[in-house]
Amino acid sequence: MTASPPQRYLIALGSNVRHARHGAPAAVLRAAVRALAAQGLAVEAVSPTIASAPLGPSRRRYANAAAIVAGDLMPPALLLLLQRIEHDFGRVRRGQRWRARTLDLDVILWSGGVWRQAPGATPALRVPHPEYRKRTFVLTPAAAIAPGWRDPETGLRIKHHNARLTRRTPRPR
Ligand code: A4P
Ligand code: MG
Repeated sequence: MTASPPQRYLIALGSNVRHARHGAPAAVLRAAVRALAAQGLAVEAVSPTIASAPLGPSRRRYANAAAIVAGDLMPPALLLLLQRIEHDFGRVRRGQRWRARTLDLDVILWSGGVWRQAPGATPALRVPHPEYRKRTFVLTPAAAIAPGWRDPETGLRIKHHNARLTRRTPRPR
């Protein structure tokens, strides 16, 4: 009998810059999913890709998606692996926050619940991701693949956070 990998993660993927080889942002996300698998993670689900208006100073629209991955890595090791993949996709980590990027990979939820790094430890990491509950570009794809995943800090499931946020969004006139 094979034991299933002990750690499962909900990952958010974002891109708003073309990649020289992979092409447009949606194709960058598909390539990123292949890179996750090539790094030994079991990719259990991938959401449809959505196009979203940028939050923050960048003017380019984003492609966003979510994936569920599983493996043996604990959260800090997983984040280092995600950052290595971001780097391989040409992301340069300097200067202004929220600048346009080829690839952004965030850890949203972890099967083990809450992760808080000791102050000053690197990489800085907080799970659940502190901002995800306010972001339709995270919750819409996440709700497509993990509607029942419960947030350990709020006790609400992804589908509930998604419904709350969508309800609050004013209708365009
Ligand atoms: N960090 C702490 N917790 C986490 C976590 N759970 N997952 C630390 C990932 N990283 C985490 O991230 C900054 C630091 O957060 C890292 O050093 C890591 O140790 P970063 O990716 O280097 O910088 P960033 O992405 O520029 O900043 P930040 O705050 O992570 O931005 P976000 O939250 O990733 O937002 N608009 C649309 N439509 N779609 C998007 O995908 N993305 C962003 C970036 C802005 N606007 C967007 C989108
Ligand atoms: Mg990020």
